[in-house]
Amino acid sequence: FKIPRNPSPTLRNPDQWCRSFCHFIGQCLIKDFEARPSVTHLLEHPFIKQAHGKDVALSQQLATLIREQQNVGIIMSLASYRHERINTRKTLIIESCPDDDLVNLEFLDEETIISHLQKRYDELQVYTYVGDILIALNPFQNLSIYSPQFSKLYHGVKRADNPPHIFATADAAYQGMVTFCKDQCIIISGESGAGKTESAHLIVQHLTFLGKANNRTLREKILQVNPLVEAFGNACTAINDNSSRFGKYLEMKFTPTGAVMGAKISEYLLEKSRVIKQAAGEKNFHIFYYIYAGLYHEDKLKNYRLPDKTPPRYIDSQHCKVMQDIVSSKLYKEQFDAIQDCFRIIGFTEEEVNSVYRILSAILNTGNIEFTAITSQHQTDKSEVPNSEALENAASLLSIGSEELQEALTSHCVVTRGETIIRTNTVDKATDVRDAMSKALYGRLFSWIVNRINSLLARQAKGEQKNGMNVGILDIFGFENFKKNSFEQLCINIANEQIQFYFNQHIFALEQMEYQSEGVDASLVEYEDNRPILDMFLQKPMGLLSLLDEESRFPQATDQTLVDKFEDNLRCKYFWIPKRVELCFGIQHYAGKVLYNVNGFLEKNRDTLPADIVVVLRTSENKLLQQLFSSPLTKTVMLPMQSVSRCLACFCVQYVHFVNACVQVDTMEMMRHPEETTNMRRQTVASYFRYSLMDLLSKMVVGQPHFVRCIKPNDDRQALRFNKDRVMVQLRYTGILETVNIRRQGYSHRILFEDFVNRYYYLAFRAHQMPEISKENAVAILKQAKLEKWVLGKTKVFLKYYHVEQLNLLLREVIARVVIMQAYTKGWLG
Ligand code: AD9
Ligand code: MG
Repeated sequence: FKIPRNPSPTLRNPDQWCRSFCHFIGQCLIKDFEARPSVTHLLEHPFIKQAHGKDVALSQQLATLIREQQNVGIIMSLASYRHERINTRKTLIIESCPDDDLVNLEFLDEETIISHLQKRYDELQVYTYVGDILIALNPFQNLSIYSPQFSKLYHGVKRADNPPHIFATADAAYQGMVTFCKDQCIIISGESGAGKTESAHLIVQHLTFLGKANNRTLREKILQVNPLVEAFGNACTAINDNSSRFGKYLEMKFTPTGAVMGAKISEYLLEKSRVIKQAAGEKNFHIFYYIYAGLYHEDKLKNYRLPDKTPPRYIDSQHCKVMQDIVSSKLYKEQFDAIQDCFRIIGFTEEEVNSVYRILSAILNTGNIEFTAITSQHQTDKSEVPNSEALENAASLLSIGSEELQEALTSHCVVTRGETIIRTNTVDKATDVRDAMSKALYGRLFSWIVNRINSLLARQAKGEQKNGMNVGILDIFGFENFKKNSFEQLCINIANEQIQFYFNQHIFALEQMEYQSEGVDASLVEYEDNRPILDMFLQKPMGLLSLLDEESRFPQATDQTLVDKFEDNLRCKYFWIPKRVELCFGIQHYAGKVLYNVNGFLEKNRDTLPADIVVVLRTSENKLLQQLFSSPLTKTVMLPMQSVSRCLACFCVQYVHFVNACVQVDTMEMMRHPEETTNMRRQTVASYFRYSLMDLLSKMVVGQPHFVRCIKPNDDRQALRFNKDRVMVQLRYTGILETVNIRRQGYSHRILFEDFVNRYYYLAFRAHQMPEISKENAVAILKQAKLEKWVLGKTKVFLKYYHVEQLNLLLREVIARVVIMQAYTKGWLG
């Protein structure tokens, strides 16, 4: 190989150089090690013990070896980290086999696939590939396959070298980012309890391992992000003890050389209603129980004015001796300690943490405020607080006046014709205002914590390159179908519907459209398109969410008028009104039929927080509280719509149309929290939700997607129990069978000739001679790389999912060789 006269910036970068070099060395080491066991004695050589890298003495020794052409020596010396890897591999004795990928199965019917997955599950092989997609069956038990040894094992190797693993998916995303300097996005889907959140943790764990930050504290901080936000955003439901009640998109930021430099998290649609009420058998957000147990053990319940005999109403859903369960729970206490550590490691000040606890305790006290009616001659709709203890506790914890708080709860101002009139609240109204305040406090506190984490983790990036890249990890609340489903389930299921649509677009629609436009002969695969269902929800002005918004604007609207409106306007086979069940409607989702009870839909959608409450909370002396209510919280930075459309345009025109249809919303309006009520045009949860979905989509489409499909093998959360029917249903609705088909027959990577030649010309041409961009040169590269089964379209090379990995490995080896020579001639090594 000739050395380029003008090395590319990445090759001039010593860090990148070192990385590529080591990678190359690692590759060679494996080959040599297997071929010539005698080289093991080289591992004993003193300089091998030194770290790979920029050590001067080491470099000089290397230089000598290069001059003497002792290639194995060079390789070994720089591969001490690989040495470890090989030992790990030996002791673990895991072998991959063709069974690892459903695409390799001879027969492709449902029965074969399911038996195959079952056989693997019985052997605790919970991961299986479908081409480049990972299927993850929930093991419901701790497996010993996530240690740092495993992270090493899956680092930068060919996928087929090891059994399928969530680390391999994380690794593919990381390698994709480093190799192509392109953002990546890992989309984890599956129903509630299928294992999305656990998978997301494991991905973050592996990515922090790969992006070895020089700064150890940064790594530790990033690892604390998930546990912290999940303490506030997860809760025990009927399906999952640690169910995510919000959507989370975590972006890990890396320098161009692949070192982790920060993280940013976006949260979507927290289920705030859980703060005030939980369904039977369910619980409030974890954090309430953690602080109760923690403060009890530290004997600080009094400091936070929390009762120690009977638990506050908001966390006493069972109405039994829960208090003892809570305070004596070892688990809650340990979690409290862990959360304290998270706050400290991420960098929250003691004052901030104290304010957070005060607000949480205030919420619990607020829930205990009760109202009774005052009936006098003149007024019948007045309420008062008979026992002021809870009220005073709440006011004191919020650092506001208790009288002002009582007034804001039991009355409200109305402005008519320039005159302000004070009206009293009935008991029911006062109770609603109280609960609205609790929800607003919690929702804003949650957003504040997320924003604070973002600013603490962003600070790490100072001094580093600004133009980094990122890997995003999407973990949303999974599809839910309870005995009773409400507005929250509707939002959750629409979000899942959207993710399924994105998956379909990527895996089927775009791929097939491209075959046709490029004149490539590939058989078309039929799949279940859920677009009509999404349209039914999101279309304007006649979609379900728009109708809900319209009805929410009428003060006289009732649950019945809402159902009537749906019935009159939604003409779609996916929607029906069941007979003999009142105030219900049914939806045929991609993942199954769900009956929704509209009780409370309008109120939940309006999510109003009276201005009187905002005014009184703004008078607080607590700095954090002032911040929460001083201005509308900006949740996520708006992406200019143009740029969304632009990145979508790369996808397909059809997609853009769809997205635009969803986003005919006033984007500025969307910046505001739904409950902000100062404006005439109030924003509803539904419209905010629509915007959130759009925002999420806009983040996802800019990255190269990687899919993880989590599957729940049984509903009893039992290890080693494989319920064939349950798995079959999930495989069907996620379109796994079709995915296997399209991955087997199709070409999942389609690269323009120009991009292909630019990216891979090293494989067939000399490094310094940039060949002409042409179909012929693309073919020359493909032939040189000895790939098979590719085809050519009019403007693109069509590759099988495994080709790209093969090309990248070849490319990395070649670049590393060029780099070594470059380094040598430039005297960097001696
Ligand atoms: V929900 O939509 O947020 O309600 P998830 O996120 O899909 O749901 P989660 O990751 O919370 O499910 O997994 C549910 C439970 O399954 C966990 O609490 C673990 O007990 C169990 N689980 C999931 N994945 C693994 C795993 N890889 N190893 C061990 C696992 N246990
Ligand atoms: Mg989850």
